[in-house]
Amino acid sequence: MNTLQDRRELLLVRRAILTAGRSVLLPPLLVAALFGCGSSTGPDPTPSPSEPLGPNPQPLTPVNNEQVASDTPTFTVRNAQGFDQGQANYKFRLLTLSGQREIAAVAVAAGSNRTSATFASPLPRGMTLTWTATAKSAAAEAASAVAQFRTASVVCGAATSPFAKSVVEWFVPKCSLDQNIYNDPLAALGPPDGGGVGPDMFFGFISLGFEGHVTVDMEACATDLPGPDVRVYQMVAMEQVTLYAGGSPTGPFQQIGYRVPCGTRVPGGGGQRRYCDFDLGAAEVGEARYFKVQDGELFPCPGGTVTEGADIDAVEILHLK
Ligand SMILES: [Ca+2]
Ligand SMILES: [Ca+2]
Repeated sequence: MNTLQDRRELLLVRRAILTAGRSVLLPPLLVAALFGCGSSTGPDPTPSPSEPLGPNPQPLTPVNNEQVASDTPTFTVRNAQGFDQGQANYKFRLLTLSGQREIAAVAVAAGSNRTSATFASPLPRGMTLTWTATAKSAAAEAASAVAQFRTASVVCGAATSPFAKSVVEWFVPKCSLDQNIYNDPLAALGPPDGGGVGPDMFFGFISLGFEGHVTVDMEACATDLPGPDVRVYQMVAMEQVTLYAGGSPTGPFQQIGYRVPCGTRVPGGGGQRRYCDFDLGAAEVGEARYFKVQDGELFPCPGGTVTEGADIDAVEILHLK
């Protein structure tokens, strides 16, 4: 992005985004292309506290696609006129880049000249997000422009193998645990190795039971490239799987697929070994290291089998960072 024409286009887009009081949604690819190209535009000048307040709240930080270091960063706006301390509350909303999904929201009383807020939960890592602040008084409200920033990067290990390395945490309901005979979460680690014959001579998977889950650490990171980025191997029959992606072992996790039929047969897998694929982009996640694999079959317990729930054999990164 070095030509005069490119810089003109960038300025036009920046002006559109910063137009006070309007929510301007741009196609994610266009935004990424314009803001991720290394162009040195610098932050917008911040008015001094002595200057009159504007008609709308003005996002001060984080803005202009800057990356925050903290998982609980502070969001600050310059107040709008008539919405200063003692006059208004400010609602801060955190959204995905597309603006289609709300990540968090919080309302705080106006500060003096500026208002700051933090969200109760840590932000998801490895994402580009947007935020707005809307001032509300007894008589009126005023909305800020949409500001964009990047959350902290996911800390990725050095592993080069695409398969799950360790179990972070797991849960299977007692009723399912009592009934199932394949209850070892370590069976979800490493390359797919499930096999055997049913119902009680299988090996290589964990049956999750009714809405149970296993959360695995891949050590390596998956990155969002065109097409599916993560594959879950599932045994025995077509059962549904819900998958969440996270940038830290304790989350927060973003749902990247809900009750996805997991029944594509693995060639040479003896007919029982199957898989389903997931796209990080579906949840606007840029990169992830931890995956929470959850039963999506939701077959009520007690049921009639010893392999109740999705039977997880392995988790594989298709696009290694
Ligand atoms: Ca993808
Ligand atoms: Ca296995």
